[in-house]
Amino acid sequence: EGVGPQEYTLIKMKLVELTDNSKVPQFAGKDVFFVAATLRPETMYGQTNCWISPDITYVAVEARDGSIFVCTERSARNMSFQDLLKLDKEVKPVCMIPGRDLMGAKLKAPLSHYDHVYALPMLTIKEGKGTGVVTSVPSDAPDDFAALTDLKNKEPLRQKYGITDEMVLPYEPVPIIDVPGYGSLSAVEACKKHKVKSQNDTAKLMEAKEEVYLKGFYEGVLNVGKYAGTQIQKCKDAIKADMVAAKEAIKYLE
Ligand code: A2H
Repeated sequence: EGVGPQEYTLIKMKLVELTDNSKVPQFAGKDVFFVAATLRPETMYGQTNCWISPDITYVAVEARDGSIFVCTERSARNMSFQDLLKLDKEVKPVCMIPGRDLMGAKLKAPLSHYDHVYALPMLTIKEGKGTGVVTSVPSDAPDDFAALTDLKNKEPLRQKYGITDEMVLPYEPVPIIDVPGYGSLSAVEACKKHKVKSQNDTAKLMEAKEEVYLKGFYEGVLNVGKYAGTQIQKCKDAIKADMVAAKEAIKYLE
């Protein structure tokens, strides 16, 4: 990473319902968004779920338009310095919510192939990066494929966090980007090649990631949506700009 600030795109994943709406009465009657930080907005066609850490306490904060954003307190503070929230340069959370209470939330993810997706546990989310909310694109992100595969294969893991089969089993990686030599599910291919066994296989995941990210960016060609047939390098900025214009995403620096 360079010396300057990193520009992320925050994807607004709209809350349809929590598994237990009574856990957060402050959400009643509000538009609530889980805001996921990504460096790859052009992959949003392939979203299959949202990742939340069971070990992080999230905040709900008021956005400029009166809607609610769910994210880490640290990222809310940064947002308050970027004109993204109702309050400037301070954070007064509407409420605090343990990640566990967000598990299984039903969400609408912009551009996704799936009509709705669910919030699922990822154990490797870092509190100090992005918003602590991550959108999952298992076709193109080895971390996402490994974590989704863990949940599919391990019933006790689903049970521990109150995740039902319907929230996980129907969701398959979506082929959205053709990468020469890898086909259209590059992260799946790379995880196989490097024999990644779980989301905690840090070293193997690192190898898989290095390989697919470079190739995906420099040689990948999108095969869905308005920019189908275009190289990732050439359509990335346009897809991001379209999502921002549609108020489905916002730019965020840290
Ligand atoms: B990316 P960097 Cl398809 N903890 O989005 C762990 N990982 C996090 C995170 C956190 N708190 N916040 C964001 N991320 C993930 C899509 C994607 C991403 C694809 C391919 C590569 C990729 C779908 N997940 O990241 O350390 C998010 O996953 C490649 C690095 O700031 C975010 O973009 O460079 C990326 O890590 C930011 O990581």
